[in-house]
Amino acid sequence: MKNLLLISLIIICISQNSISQNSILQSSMSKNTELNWNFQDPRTNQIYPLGVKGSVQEGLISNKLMPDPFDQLNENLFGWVEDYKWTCTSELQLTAVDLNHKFIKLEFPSIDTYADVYVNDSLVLTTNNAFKSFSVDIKNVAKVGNNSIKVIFTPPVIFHRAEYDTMPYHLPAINDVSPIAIASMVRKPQYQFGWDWALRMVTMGFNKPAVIHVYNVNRLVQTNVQTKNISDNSAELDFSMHFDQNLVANSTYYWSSQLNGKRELTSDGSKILTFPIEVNNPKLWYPKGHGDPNLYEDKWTLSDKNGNILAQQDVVYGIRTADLVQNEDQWGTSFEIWVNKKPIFCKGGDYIPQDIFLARISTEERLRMVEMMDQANFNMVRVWGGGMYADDDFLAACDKKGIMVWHDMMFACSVYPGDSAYLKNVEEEFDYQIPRISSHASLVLFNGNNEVDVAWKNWGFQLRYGIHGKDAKAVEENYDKLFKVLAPNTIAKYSNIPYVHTSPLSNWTEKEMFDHGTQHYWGVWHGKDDIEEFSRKIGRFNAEYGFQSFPEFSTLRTFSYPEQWNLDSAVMKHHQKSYVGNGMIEKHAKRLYGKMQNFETFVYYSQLTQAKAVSIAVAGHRVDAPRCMGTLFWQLNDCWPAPSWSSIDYYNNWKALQYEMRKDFKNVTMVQRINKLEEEEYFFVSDLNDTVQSKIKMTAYNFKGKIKETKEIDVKMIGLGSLSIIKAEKIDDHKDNLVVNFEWQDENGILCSRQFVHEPDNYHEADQKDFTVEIIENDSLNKRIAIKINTDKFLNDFWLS
Ligand code: BMA
Repeated sequence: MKNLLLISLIIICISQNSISQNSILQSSMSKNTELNWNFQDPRTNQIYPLGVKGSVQEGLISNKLMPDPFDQLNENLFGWVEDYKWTCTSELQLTAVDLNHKFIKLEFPSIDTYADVYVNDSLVLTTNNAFKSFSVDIKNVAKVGNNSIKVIFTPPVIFHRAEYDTMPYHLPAINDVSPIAIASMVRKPQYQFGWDWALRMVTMGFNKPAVIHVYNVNRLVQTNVQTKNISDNSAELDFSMHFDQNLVANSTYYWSSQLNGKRELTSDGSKILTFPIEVNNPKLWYPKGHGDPNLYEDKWTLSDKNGNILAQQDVVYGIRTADLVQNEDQWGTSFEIWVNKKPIFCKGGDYIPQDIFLARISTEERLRMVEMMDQANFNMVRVWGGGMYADDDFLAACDKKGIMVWHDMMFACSVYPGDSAYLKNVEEEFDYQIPRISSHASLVLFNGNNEVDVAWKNWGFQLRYGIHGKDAKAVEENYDKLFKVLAPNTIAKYSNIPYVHTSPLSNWTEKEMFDHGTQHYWGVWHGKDDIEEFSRKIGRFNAEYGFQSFPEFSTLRTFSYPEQWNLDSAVMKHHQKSYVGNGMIEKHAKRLYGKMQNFETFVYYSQLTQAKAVSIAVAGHRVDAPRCMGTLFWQLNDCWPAPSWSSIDYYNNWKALQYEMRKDFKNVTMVQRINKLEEEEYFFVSDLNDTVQSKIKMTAYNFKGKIKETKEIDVKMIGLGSLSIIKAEKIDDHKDNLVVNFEWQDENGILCSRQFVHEPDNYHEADQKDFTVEIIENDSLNKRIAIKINTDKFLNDFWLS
């Protein structure tokens, strides 16, 4: 082959999947109604429609009272919203039949956050936690006909102002951008107070629709299946049903199921019925790459002694064990996730809420995110602690795909209170969230918080916030109460999912720290390290590390005009929320690719630099296995259109990084480890437990297509491992620019290939004349487009948007 002919077909395929949610079938005597809300503009007292869910900020936007906060500098226009209390109203029609029921419950699955709820002008409920489901019986204030419901929201800063002003010391909440930084006092997604990738939008309203439940006996609110033990041919499980009301003590209930027979159960008078079940020859749930993610689809029915059905529900569960192994070993302290008693090398990223407005993230959007994780060969996602607990549809999709979930409790980068009222509030939050989340087979780890421990010990909080002596001691005691007692105890009450009190367990500032437990390596972005340090500074489990980039132009266009497309424009500066700033992107991009002529090149280089940085890290991590057993890059996605560490932008456009991860995360693949810039070493890696055998064919070309070297080697890899195939310096005397192509067979015997570029004399820009782009298929119905790129030149890092 004289010339390289690169013809790429890019097929963008968006599949629309739907997952049916577990439905709770109540007795035929019940009703389940969503409330529809109006809100009042406190400046004019005018009433406007809000809908069944959403925040007052979204109401202001949809009623054209406020502009899009993402556009240009508009975020700044929203501050006043936090200066007012907000009233939302709704009406509820009840019939005489409804009122004859024993319970008329008004339920708020996620009300945001401080609210007083009135029904027919009586105060029935006061709320204080957006992470908890509130439900109140309104029977004694309800009437036949029209019932008025009024909710008055108090903004968090107003709610905590007096307390804040008189506190002996302020609780560090460094991402809260308000001068009255109260984020850590509020049980509400922390990123909405401001973050280094988020605007500030302290929403007030309904993250999920409020619902009325009318029923007579009881209501099933949650089911849960836990795997206790798996032996050769049977599994011991715990099944449980969680009800709204306490069950009658010592009374007998009759449980039946489609898959697991029948049981007679006696209640202990609590809200939960738990009973053991043994399953013979279980088909286990495995993470992707290690077997099928088998799930059981069952239907459970609970009846009383007269045969009346009390509850019926479809239940999907998986059988697997999950363990966290932390052993002292030859390197330090391990951190390994074991599923079904086998260690799993974990690959994926950190997930943040998909929007600053939680109510507008649809099931479809969440499923699409899981689909994209799957496409990039993730086998794990970490639900990060400064956001929101994951929805069931997201977790159910992870169950189906075999993507393991590491779930943080919702605490991040701050110091949290530990008084009894606060702990009780959090306990109720855990009592709601843990049975729900842990019912998913994909859940393999609960983590107490993101960087709370490391922040207190290393970020200078004591000095900056003047917290010394007994106050410092109180901070530490509060930490222990919350993350070393309450969280693990509550988790153990409902599940046997492993728990760790924080991530990372080790800071990144000293070499020795990389040998123990989890690591968030921020030395490149927040420090002064060069990008290739990513291949050297490797923790035992890398739960965060990353580099920023800009989103593509179709996304930039949604919030800025071309005349603002420069790094000095107010809009670009405003959307960059990291204190480190765009200079860091420039610095590393320039070193790797040379000077940038214009903003367009800067955006393009930013994505290449990000992809390169993270890929260097992943290659290092994979080659380091089994010393290193996990690699989760920061961060998968965005909550608004802006530069950030994400691999997928707010509009779901893949950055170069996401494409690179898809290659780096394959179970069996070739990776390029950077020992030093331009000193690459190519490794064959596998993270499977099975033996992989393959012939690896290397062909090295120069950029004109001339073959410089070929090599074939037979490899046999038994279990997780890596094998050095060749160093770049050994190919063609290390002189020329090279395209190094590898071919191998993957675990299924399928022929795969990957190309790397070894470019000692730096980056070359292609000439527009060197290629043509043709659309050969445009199927708008299925959102599919096929494109043909014709060239007789070697093109690398080709960007099409
Ligand atoms: C990590 C995260 C986030 C933050 C990111 C980038 O530590 O936990 O707090 O956005 O750093 O600075």
